[in-house]
Amino acid sequence: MDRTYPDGRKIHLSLLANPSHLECVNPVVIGKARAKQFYCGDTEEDVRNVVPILLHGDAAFAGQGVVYETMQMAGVDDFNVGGTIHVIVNNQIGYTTNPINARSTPYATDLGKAFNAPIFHCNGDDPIAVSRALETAVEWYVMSSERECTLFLRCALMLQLLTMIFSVLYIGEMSGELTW
Ligand SMILES: Cc1ncc(C[n+]2csc(CCOP(=O)(O)OP(=O)(O)O)c2C)c(N)n1
Ligand SMILES: [Mg+2]
Repeated sequence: MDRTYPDGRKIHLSLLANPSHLECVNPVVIGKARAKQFYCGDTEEDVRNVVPILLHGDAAFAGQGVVYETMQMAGVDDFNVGGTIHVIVNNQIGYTTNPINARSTPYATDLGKAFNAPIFHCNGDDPIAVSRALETAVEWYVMSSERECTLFLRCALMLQLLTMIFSVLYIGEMSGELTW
């Protein structure tokens, strides 16, 4: 999807599908982002112009090893995409499993702590809170050199899809507005 803003800025948004194996698309997204950066010229600006965004479920983010593996590679030369924005939608259920039966730590986002990623928790049913959290996350992403960051949206199942779509569009818009 391409969006052009009144001031002429253009943002291209592409979505990769995840098959039923939870989280397995993560390294594919990072690989695609890395390839785009590389073939655009691989300058600092090229790296900044491509922003990978990963959308996670609460149980999958906490439970799937590939999430850790992907984050672990984030600082390694040749795999470094200059940071990833992780959006976790927490409906407090993993299929039929309650959080207390699904993980050992209080928050689904706790893995982010291992990488010093800033973690923003907000109520996904409150659109203003979501937009503030996204704004803060994108500002962090643009300003910081260590740009791995995690957003934690707590919301009901019905709102999940809408929240995810909104998050991605908003991140695209925000990142274009800020100076790269
Ligand atoms: C790798 C893998 N392990 C287990 C499953 C089985 N499974 C399907 S949905 C699900 C729970 C997902 O919960 P969450 O990540 O919170 O997403 P939600 O369905 O709540 O949006 C599990 C374990 C799977 N699809 N893939
Ligand atoms: Mg869930």
